[in-house]
Amino acid sequence: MVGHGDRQELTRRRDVLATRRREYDEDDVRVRPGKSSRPRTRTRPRHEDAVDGFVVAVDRGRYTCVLPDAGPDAPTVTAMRARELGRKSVVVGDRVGLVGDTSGAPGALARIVRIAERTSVLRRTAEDDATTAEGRLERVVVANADQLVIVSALADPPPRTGFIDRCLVAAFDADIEPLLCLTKADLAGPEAVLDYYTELELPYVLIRPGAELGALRALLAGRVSVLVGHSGVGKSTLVNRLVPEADRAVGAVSAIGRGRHTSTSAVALRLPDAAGGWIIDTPGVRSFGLAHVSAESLLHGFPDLVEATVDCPANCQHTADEASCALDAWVAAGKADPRRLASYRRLLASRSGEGDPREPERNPGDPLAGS
Ligand SMILES: Nc1nc2c(ncn2[C@@H]2O[C@H](COP(=O)(O)OP(=O)(O)OP(=O)(O)O)[C@@H](O)[C@H]2O)c(=O)[nH]1
Ligand SMILES: [Mg+2]
Repeated sequence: MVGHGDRQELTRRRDVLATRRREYDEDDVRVRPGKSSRPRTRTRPRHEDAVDGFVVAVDRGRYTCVLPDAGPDAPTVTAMRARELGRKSVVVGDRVGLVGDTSGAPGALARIVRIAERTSVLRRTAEDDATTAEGRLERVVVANADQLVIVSALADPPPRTGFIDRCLVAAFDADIEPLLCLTKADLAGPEAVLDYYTELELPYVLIRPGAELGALRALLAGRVSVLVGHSGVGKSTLVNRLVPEADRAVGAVSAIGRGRHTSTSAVALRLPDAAGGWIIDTPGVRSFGLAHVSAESLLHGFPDLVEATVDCPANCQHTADEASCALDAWVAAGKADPRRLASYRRLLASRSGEGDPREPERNPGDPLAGS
């Protein structure tokens, strides 16, 4: 016979098991609401001694963490994931709980036992079309970034506003503030790019070799910022200027105007600013797939167009063949740039498997458009 106390114990264990199963099933960030309303903390009396860590690099199952409470000069801690994390991925920018040897001594290995709830998650997919395997392949670029620094060279390689538009969609979708960072201003002027974004209140900075970085430093101070951009646009060059001891490898741009993918993984570096803050260098990407963004959220990357859609008929898809889509009249009235509408519609088409997958980020009006 099962006594009252035993039954309580059985019920408790069942709850624990059910909760664990849910944790294993979970996607690493999209938390499905659990069936039970019991607070999950019940299952976490262990690892109360865990110390806080911030993940600055990930390399083949080894995570480099800094201990925010230990001060900027403390050694970094190498950690592996504890099995109890299940399938949850750990990415640069994650705030984690660490147990084990957190001394940072050579050969010491700690374990990551917890991942703190993320304030933001920047994702991209390999392709736009969610019906393909590639489109479903979703990558978390970084966690907990406050600011997305979209790095575009003004020449060599030439700017691609379609790519910038995609990054803007990703930023708005992830609730991360965008900042446009135009590099190689010594090689070409920013007028064409800035003209394209006139309607948006998009903050931007211009970068040229040797010139001061004061404006950029002020915008980065005290925040976690992640740099994204094509290979060869100068992300690592910029990081080396901002954080002199960073020593990030820098590669030449090859003759056809493409970078060489010099950086191969994301790394967070502490800014030497008194206000603190982190800058995350990432490897160059060819494109920024948006299969994970709903058609509706896609529009939020185009704040210059959103207002017009209140006049659209119900269920308007905003595509070019929607006869009564209000966006055409909006652009015809001069309220937004027709190139922005074309870019939005290209993204819509690309998500449904149409469009040119080879150069999805090239817009007419870009320096190399049509070539
Ligand atoms: N003229 C000029 N060249 C620059 C500037 N910034 C970077 N470069 C050059 O551009 C090339 C590529 O720079 P990287 O910093 O490696 O570019 P990246 O964006 O980190 O490239 P990946 O790591 O491949 O994604 C190097 O030869 C840099 O010297 C700039 O402001 N002006
Ligand atoms: Mg680089």
